[in-house]
Amino acid sequence: MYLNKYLSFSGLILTAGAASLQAAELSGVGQVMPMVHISIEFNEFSGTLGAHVDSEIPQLTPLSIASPGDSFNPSAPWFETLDPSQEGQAFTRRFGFVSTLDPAPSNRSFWISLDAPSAGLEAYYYRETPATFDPIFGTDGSDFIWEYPGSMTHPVFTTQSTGNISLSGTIYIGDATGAIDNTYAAAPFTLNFTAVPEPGTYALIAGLGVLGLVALRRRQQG
Ligand SMILES: [Cu+2]
Repeated sequence: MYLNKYLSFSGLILTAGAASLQAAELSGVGQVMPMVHISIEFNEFSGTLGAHVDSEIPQLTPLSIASPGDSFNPSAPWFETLDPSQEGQAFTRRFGFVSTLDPAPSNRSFWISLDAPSAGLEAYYYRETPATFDPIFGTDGSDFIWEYPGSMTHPVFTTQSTGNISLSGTIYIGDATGAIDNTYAAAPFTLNFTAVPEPGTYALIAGLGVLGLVALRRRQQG
């Protein structure tokens, strides 16, 4: 589907100028609307914890698809992972964790347990100030548990896989070290992704060059 679209514009590649390549900040890409939320639903009165995942399935795509013509500043902390000039991985930021009912009990936090590498994924916590890009959920040897930071947060998920990806996790209430408080039952949840395009398609698009995508965006905007 993508391939046909880009091939039809391939004639523009030779005429596109390289000068229009733009640097994209991570906050500006991958946030395709609507957001897909994993709601942390803690009811203080009943002491019950639930996890609700929106039904929409996010796509992981390379930056060249998510934001054609953009590239990351080489000094950005996510450059090595996501920049298309480095054959950046497919990624999405659509999934976000958000607490929608009561806050965690005093001296307790919401913790999220995920084993991203087991599903062919890597995960990063992106923080704007200061800009950091920290591996989480088992990525690069990080902990499999991650403390919900207290406000809506959209991690970056990346993959080199294709097709359907499913990842199971749990949300639980724990102390400051992540040890579970067994007063409260943990809430399981499942995240489903699709990774596009297929490797052959991406390789061909990469072969055609980023310049064609710049031309495509120009034409769409014109
Ligand atoms: Cu959100």
